[in-house]
Amino acid sequence: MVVKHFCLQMEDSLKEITSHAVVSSWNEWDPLKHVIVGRASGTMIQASEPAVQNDWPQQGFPLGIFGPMPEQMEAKANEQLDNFAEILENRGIRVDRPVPLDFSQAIQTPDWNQDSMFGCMPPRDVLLTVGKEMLEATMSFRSRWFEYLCYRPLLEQYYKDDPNFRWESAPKPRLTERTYKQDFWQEWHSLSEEERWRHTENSDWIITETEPLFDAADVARFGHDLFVQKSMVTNDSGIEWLRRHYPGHRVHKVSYTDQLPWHIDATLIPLRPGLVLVNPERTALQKAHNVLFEKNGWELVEAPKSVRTEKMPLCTCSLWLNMNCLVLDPKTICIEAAETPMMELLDKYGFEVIPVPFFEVSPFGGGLHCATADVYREGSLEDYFPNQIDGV
Ligand code: DAV
Repeated sequence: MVVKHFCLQMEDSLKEITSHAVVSSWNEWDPLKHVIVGRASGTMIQASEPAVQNDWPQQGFPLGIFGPMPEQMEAKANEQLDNFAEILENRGIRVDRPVPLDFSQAIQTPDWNQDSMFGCMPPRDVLLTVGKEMLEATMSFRSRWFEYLCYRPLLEQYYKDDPNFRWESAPKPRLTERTYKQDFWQEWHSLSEEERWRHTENSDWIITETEPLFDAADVARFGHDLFVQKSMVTNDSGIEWLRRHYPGHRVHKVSYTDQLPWHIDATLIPLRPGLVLVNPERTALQKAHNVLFEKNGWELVEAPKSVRTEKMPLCTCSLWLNMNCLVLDPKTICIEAAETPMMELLDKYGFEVIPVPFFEVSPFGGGLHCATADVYREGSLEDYFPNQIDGV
């Protein structure tokens, strides 16, 4: 009896030694040890759908035409992604890669058909890591409905290897006609600048409040505090869903004043405790948010403009991707290799800056932050905003 008890105890401690935590990450800056880096392979200019109307006649993709991204562009993007993965590995960070699907295939649910999918370059859009949990976001484009499948081989493995990994998936949305405002694009194109800004001030974009919707890239993680942006792909209902899903966290809603906003990670970027990079052209933070940051000793530093004046062809992101950086630890940060003003700014703040060529990746869905999803960062859940204020 005593021997049996002893053996069981031994087994338990052995389990603890051999099964280490694979998944854990509470913020955007703690030392990164394990990360997913996306792939450009197979990415499509997706077929039109209620939320997406690609129209690039000059590049051979006028409205209604869809198809694979040009081969040359895909090869260059993959080269930069592989190089980025290598840079991370050389720093001792474990890198996993997704398994692309055949994104050119048509898909359907009982509610709709969609003639193509999109790709799997930006894992940040799909996967939200908070502590020991990875959450698959709802997404809000039909073309991205099945994108989570690219990450399933990885998540299945983490689930086997880490007994404390919490694998979650947000409710899959229906994405019926009711999810989208009818005739949104037609109306948008007919609006004056002034009217567009009015829509923007009211956060009046394409998705309705029929069901909770969010992309993971609309969330910025600051330990106990999560800042979530209402956008073209994230609605109030989605923000409310996140609030109920993380009862131990404080979820702050922000909305930036840009015409068709899309993800928070070129707008509000936490760099380390007490320092956050903000976009000077997008006032995501309302007065009350500013007070919250100030009262808790945070410095808001404005990002310089990109050195680029023109985006890559077929790129849906803005030039503010120069802000879309990956923090490796509170002293080390990856920045797009051409973005000298940004590098100089961070150098002034005492960071070691790692230049990473990444511009060719931008048409595939973003920059260095978009192209990654945290699996493991050292550190624990901390409160960086102990002085809360009302109204945010
Ligand atoms: O400014 O276009 C792009 C971020 C994509 N995750 C922007 C935001």
